[in-house]
Amino acid sequence: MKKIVILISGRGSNMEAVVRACARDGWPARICAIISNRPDAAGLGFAAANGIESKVVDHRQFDGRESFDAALAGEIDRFEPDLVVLAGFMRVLTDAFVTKYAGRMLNIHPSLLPCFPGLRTHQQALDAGVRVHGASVHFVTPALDHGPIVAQGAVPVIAGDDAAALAARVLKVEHEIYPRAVRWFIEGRLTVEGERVALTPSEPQWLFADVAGEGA
Ligand code: NHR
Ligand code: GAR
Repeated sequence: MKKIVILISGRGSNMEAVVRACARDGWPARICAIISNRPDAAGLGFAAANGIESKVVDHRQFDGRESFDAALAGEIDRFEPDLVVLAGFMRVLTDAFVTKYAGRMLNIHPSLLPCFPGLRTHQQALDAGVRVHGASVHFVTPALDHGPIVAQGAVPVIAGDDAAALAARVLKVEHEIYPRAVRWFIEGRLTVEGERVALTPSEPQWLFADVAGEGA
């Protein structure tokens, strides 16, 4: 049984998608804990309702990123996880923290990387005028939003979209690709070769949203 710890900051819908897929598809894995840096994260309610241990490490109680990350690592390591999953986790992590979990920490970022790293990605996409947008699952490396890409999901930008409408369309593909990518990791099927992530045996590491009927 592989052990997974999930880090959240808010709603936790990606965490929920991973938890549900793990249970539904009988992964050889267990979600050991949900850890939030925000005490008011809605996702903590889902954890409680589903009997998953949860913990808050409030970044505001620390005087710097190093001490916060050290406390966070302390809580994570109590569970000895094989994999750390960032699911809407909103704090930039120090190099030391990322290096400690190198090769066993994944993130989902709401853009088709390397486009639009950082925050407010949907507004960035609208401002840039791209007609295709999406989400990327990547290994976390010290360079923010630049780690090797495991999977991507693409959605159209539709006339009249605002950031909220686009975010909602992207979120649907996030809920498809993140559980898939986590499962591949659990099954030991991912190998990082430089910037590239190979999946063995191979299957599509991309997904195009089914938007029939959405005016696309
Ligand atoms: N840390 C490292 N070192 N590397 C990555 O690739 C990381 C990371 C930490 C988080 C998620 C990322 C995203 O998917 C992630 C990837 C937060 C910020 C940010 O600027 C940027 C990117 C991501 C997450 N956070 C502000 C900060 O000062 C706080 C913003 C807030 O609290 O709302 O840390 O987008
Ligand atoms: C998701 O869209 C995720 O990709 C994004 O925030 C949302 C979290 O939703 N992540 C980031 O922006 C990381 N900086 P969720 O809490 O419902 O999973």
